[in-house]
Amino acid sequence: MHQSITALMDDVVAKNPAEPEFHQAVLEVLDSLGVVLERHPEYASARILERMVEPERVLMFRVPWSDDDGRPQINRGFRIEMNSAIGPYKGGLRFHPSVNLGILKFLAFEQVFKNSLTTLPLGGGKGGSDFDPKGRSDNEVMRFCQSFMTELQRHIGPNSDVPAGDIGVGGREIGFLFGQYKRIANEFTGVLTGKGLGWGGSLIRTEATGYGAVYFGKEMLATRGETFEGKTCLVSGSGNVAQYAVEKLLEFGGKVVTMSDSGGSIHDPSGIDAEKLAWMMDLKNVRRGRISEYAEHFPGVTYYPSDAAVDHNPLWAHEAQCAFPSATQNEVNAKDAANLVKNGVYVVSEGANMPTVAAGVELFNAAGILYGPGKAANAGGVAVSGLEMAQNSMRYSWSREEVDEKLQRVMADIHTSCLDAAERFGAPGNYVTGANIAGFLKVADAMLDQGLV
Ligand code: NDP
Ligand code: 2IT
Repeated sequence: MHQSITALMDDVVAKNPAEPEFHQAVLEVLDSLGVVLERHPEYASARILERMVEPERVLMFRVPWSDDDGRPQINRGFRIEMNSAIGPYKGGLRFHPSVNLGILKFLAFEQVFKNSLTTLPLGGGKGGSDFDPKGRSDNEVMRFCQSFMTELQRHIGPNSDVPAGDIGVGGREIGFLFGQYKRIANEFTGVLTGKGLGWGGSLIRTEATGYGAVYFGKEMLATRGETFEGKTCLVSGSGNVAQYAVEKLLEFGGKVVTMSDSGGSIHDPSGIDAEKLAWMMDLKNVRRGRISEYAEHFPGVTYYPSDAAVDHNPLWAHEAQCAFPSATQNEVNAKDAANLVKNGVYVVSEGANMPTVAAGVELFNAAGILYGPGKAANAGGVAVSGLEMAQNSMRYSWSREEVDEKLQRVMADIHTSCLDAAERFGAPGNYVTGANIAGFLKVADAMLDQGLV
């Protein structure tokens, strides 16, 4: 590693203790950038990297709310405003009990590079809370969202910071958050994306991340003259991203045999067809049930409960050609990555953010498989958020076909810029290096232009 980069990494670890996910995300990016600094000393002399690892602003606040029994509940709220060099801060909100400062900083850091790759004018941010919506009534979720937004609203705006959904934040939560923003600000603006279609949302936003990850996989396969037709695919998660990845894979002739949630995974050797997917979507989105119920409902399906004592996830040990990790960070460990490669997987397109541990990434690249890292492969969601912002500004909506066509073009462009950057900087075919360098260059050049801010 470039000497100044090693020193910077040491500094990041020392200055941000107890934030392993943030360290992991920064290290992966810095690892790709040594060659860029050698060729472009102007970035080093302007100390661009030192500035990029320091969020422009971190907001952390108390979120008090009352549960259905009238008991006070206290959660912690966050918004990380990471980088606004190329546009307003943009990135999702995550509501999950595991949320902490380090996790949101890793997500905000990734978001800067991802948003740069989309070709749209979007800066990077992320936020959320350790609130757990699971098992809470709609009224409790509403009161939490209202309290969260009562504080967050003073920090965001359609031209400064535009949050969206992530884990635990879907259409229901965005609705409650938007309602409270509108009430306090007395303004109907595009301050959030992922809105309902009747009140400023964009067609295809719900589908965009999952569809985008499959479009990215399609582009990777095309470099070998192949398609998804007849290929067996492993998908993890059963939330927004996973559901629409499965839908698009079915449309492209793939056979999807797995899905999961935090309780465990299912393996359906006969394939999750459109009818079973519709049942699963109703289970998850309407009945808010568990994936184990899929195995109880359909014959011939095996359920593997999560087991922390087992050193690998059985979901990644089935025979297949393609994998779409679409649940959460570090869900593919080194053993899982080895199992995937051993059992025939040669296309990995990440719907989730940083789902593969560093050793797994290394293994994929060493094996020469088609590996699309999250910041490239899952950029379709935020790209369509950018298109939602454009439509809000125009006070006009594009058709489903128009948005889908733009999404496909964005994913194809990201794919091309990753390969181009990788080639130019001496790592042909490496999408990790390519995504990091291409994402970095646009933001770094904007920072140079804008002076020391
Ligand atoms: P959802 O909340 O809709 O679904 C999350 C899914 O992942 C659920 O099946 C959930 O299971 C599972 N999951 C969450 N946390 C864990 C955990 N710690 N261990 C095991 N399983 C877990 O979220 P999304 O589908 O929106 O997000 C999934 C991933 O995609 C995240 O990494 C997110 O950052 C990323 N992403 C999302 C985008 C979007 O537009 N929504 C855009 C780009 C990336 P359970 O129900 O049991 O919690
Ligand atoms: O990780 C992500 O890219 C998201 N959760 C979507 C962000 C957005 O602003 O649409």
